[in-house]
Amino acid sequence: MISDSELKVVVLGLGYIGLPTAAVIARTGASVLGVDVTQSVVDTINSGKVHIEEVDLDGLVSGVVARGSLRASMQIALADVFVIAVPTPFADDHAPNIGYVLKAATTIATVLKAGDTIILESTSPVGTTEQVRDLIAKLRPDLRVPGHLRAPGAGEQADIAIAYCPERVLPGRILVELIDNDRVIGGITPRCARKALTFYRRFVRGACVTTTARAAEMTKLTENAFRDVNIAFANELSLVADTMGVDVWEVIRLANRHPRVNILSPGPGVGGHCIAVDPWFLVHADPANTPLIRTAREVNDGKTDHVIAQAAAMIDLLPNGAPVACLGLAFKANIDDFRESPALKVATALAARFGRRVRIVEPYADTLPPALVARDATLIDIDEAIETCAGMVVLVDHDLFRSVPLAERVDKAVLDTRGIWPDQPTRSIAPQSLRLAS
Ligand code: SAJ
Repeated sequence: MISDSELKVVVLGLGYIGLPTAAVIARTGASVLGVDVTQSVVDTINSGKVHIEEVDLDGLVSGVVARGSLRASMQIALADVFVIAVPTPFADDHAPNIGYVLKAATTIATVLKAGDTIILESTSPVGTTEQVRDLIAKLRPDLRVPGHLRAPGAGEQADIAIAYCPERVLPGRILVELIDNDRVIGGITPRCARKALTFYRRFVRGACVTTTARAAEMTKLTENAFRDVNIAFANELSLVADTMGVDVWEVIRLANRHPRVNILSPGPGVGGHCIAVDPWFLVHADPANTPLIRTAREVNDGKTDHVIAQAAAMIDLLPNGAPVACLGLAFKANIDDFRESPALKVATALAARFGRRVRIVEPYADTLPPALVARDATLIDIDEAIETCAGMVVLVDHDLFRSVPLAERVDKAVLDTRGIWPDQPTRSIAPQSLRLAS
């Protein structure tokens, strides 16, 4: 086995998963090259800095870059292990787009040699790793590719190994979970899985479990669909509770005292690039058998529209021209990631309707996204919001917002979509029970 210090690793895609993964591998002493298509990302990393916000990532990257263990480039180089961590978006009809994965595989094919391992980490539809394998076989007929050998059982004599190992880390805890979480490693063949396993054992403390590539691909989609369905249940409950005039958070807190009940939290919808996206990969693959997963997606997306209507109804009741603060734009608490964010969608819809009356408080943004600027919304801090805004729409449960005491918001109309202010007298969000503080 190659020693840590001799191991050469290429990570393709230096985003929220690729960069932390590259840095963690570099910390073991391996020589890591991060490859990205964006020059500014490459330059930022090579100067020891980071282009994304993640707890402790800046210190780790500056350390491994200074030591020479991590370098970034737009050009690929020879390596022992290639890790693909590029995006897998979907099209308007929810068809997954694995174009970036296949492009990464094409790039790897230019430098691939016998003995190398390719690992796909991007969330992918079932069968993608086999497509990577087929592409490599086509581009590199000189190499014996696993699963492409004629003799029975010859898959174990392939020149290279190809495996799928999904990332499972939670933004905000990425560096901890990269090490501590269990990993599911699916090989094109059992030998491929074992080769990938030796790689992950270099830096993962959690259990590493091997399986087939297809099972590992479906496992990843299953994890995120499970969470989406459970959040949809909470969001559906929030609508029913509004109709009944009951506080949904109290009901959930009480129901969760049952030993076998564990309901998640309602919110303004589900955001991020994973849970709002991945369940569609399952629905697209088998529409006839996925009514529950599809409905959960629709319930969660529908909750965002519901919140827009509630917030608009609340603002309509405020004195004419009174400013209103949208608290948060990120897709969840304490991060700077606005991708697929329901908060951003709500704030943009409100700004489209109420224009300059809409003020945004987002401690994780220096400037507003163009869609909000174009609609005359302005970025202010929480103190100014408390001083100047008659209404507040809580869209993200950032710690900063949680810490605002009742005395500073008691006289405001509040739509609290995250349940962070249980003591707020006017936080009821049902239009029929919406009252302003007198
Ligand atoms: N949300 C709720 N209510 C909840 C929990 C979450 O409304 O009770 C919302 C959040 O506000 C956010 C969205 O759901 O908008 C997703 O947040 P999240 O914290 O549930 O998940 P992500 O997208 O940050 O990370 C998920 C994780 N998957 C699971 O927990 C099964 C993570 O482990 C994955 O690695 C990640 O997706 C991924 O990359 O796939």
